[in-house]
Amino acid sequence: MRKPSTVVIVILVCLAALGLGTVSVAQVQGLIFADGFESGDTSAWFRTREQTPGALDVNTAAAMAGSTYGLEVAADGIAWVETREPDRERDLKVSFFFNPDNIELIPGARIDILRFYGKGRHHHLRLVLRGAGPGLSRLALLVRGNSGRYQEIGSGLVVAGAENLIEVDWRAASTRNDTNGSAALWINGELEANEPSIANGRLDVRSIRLGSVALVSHQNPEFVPDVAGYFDEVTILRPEAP
Ligand SMILES: [Ca+2]
Repeated sequence: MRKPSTVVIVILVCLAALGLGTVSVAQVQGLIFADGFESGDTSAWFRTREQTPGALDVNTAAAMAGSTYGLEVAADGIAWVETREPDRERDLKVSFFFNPDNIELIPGARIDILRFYGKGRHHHLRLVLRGAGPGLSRLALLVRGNSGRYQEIGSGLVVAGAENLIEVDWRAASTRNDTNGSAALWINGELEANEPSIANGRLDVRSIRLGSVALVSHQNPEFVPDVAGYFDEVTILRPEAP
């Protein structure tokens, strides 16, 4: 497994030799995790889960952003990759490319494609994919505070067959009782959800799962048969203070 820090150092040394070092330092500072799919497997991740063998596959068909390999996830069952690199993080930015391919979810069905977990395996952030008509899906950001129910704070459309850039920013409130926690979602650079006043100061992030993390089909046997979503260029950053 390649350590991002080693990669960063090599890049900086090379750029410094070319006289470009100062340009890239800001862009790589705070890198917590990178997906490692370019190695052709999921070895950069802490663990994986497949309800159906073969549901996770690192291949060239799933590659995006001009790279060589990406992750294909069959979405007719639970299938996810998990990183535990976030170490009780209180400020996180996750970005990745997502192509929902030919997923057409029936009304009422949904797939959680991203979840943040904290202490005791409780989760407190979800990105939820729902159907929105032929070739379109809707991606919604749901968060919860210290002890509350999930609250949907916004959503945007993702296009099937396209490289959709997804960015999620989550910050815990400054103290246990403050209400200045925040969460935001960008899709292809457009701000689709933004909540600047969340009482989430007792939470932190200790692991992240990506893929078909959870799904609800309402027991419909026709639920999303033979579909896949593609994920690539997953990075987790510790953002700079606002
Ligand atoms: Ca890649």
